[in-house]
Amino acid sequence: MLSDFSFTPPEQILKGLKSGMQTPNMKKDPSGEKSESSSLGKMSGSMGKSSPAEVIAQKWDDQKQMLVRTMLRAPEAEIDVKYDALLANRRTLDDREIISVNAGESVLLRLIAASSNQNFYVDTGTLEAELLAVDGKAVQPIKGNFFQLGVAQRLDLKVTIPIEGGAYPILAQGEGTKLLCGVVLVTKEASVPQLSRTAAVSTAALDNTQEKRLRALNPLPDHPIDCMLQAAIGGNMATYVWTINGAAYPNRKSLDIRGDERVGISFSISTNMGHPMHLHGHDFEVVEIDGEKISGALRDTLMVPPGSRMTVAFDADNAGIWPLHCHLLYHLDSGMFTVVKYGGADTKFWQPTAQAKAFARSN
Ligand SMILES: [Cu+2]
Repeated sequence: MLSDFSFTPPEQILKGLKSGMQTPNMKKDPSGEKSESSSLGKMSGSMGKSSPAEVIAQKWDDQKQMLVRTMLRAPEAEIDVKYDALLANRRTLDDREIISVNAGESVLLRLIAASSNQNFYVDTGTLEAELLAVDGKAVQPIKGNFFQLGVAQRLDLKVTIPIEGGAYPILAQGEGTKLLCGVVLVTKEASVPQLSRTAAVSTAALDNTQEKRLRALNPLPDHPIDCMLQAAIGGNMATYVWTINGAAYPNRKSLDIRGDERVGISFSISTNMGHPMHLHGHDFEVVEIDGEKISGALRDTLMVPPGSRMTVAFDADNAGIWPLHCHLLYHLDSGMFTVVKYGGADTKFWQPTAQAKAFARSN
């Protein structure tokens, strides 16, 4: 279980974000002028983007037919919260969990991004892994030793411990940071190496390299989309308000469907930051990425990278009012939340014009 940790309380982080103080990658314009143009009404490229440098990214290796790590000259990923540490099973790499394994056996690792606001790259190092499922749904197995994992997503990786045994770190590096966390798989009598909590270089933004390759093992039955919905992802960094179709919670516009139909949701994005979009109550299939039709992964959280257009489809067979939101919790808390609403759903608790209430803290 991967998570992010800060010594700063979340209320204070959010306050900082809303007052524009907390943009960690923000480079001050040497002229002293604010380079952010307020006329854009969306996050500007000049705001947080660092100048291109060597960063870690993921690529598909055609020769080896697997997902691998690569180095790129690209801007470091834009992130809005900088954490003090990343944790795997609640521990830093100084106190990493040692998992005993046997030489020659295969091990299934389920990685869960249980972080508040931090996306990850997962590095299995010298162990070649087979990606068997995303978000708990089987995909056609795909090989790799470097994977992408957005907040709330899950990856099932099968690795085989070499017959000679040894110590095998499974590491995760945060998107847009040098911070690392991980566990070590260790066979009897193997010595566990010291591991640094930081990598030498940062990482690029998550992209569609992996998602484009994924194919559901059990795709949705063939059926055209009956009802296509649009979800335009937007945000304003100056006010730190994040929107879906221009609306911010609680004044959200619901995405209305009839029910008993194949529903598509087309995501477009006008921010420089990617967003892991999570739908409750359904698994959807990724059916189109940047104009390319695919029979992609079945999942419940879709990472929508900057500049991309992605369409998912699902069968509306679970009547109700279901949240659709960004799983970066500071975005969720700052408006990036709407619902998919079935016709005839019980709207007793549906108050789209109500004002947000502060939740009383019981702890
Ligand atoms: Cu978001």
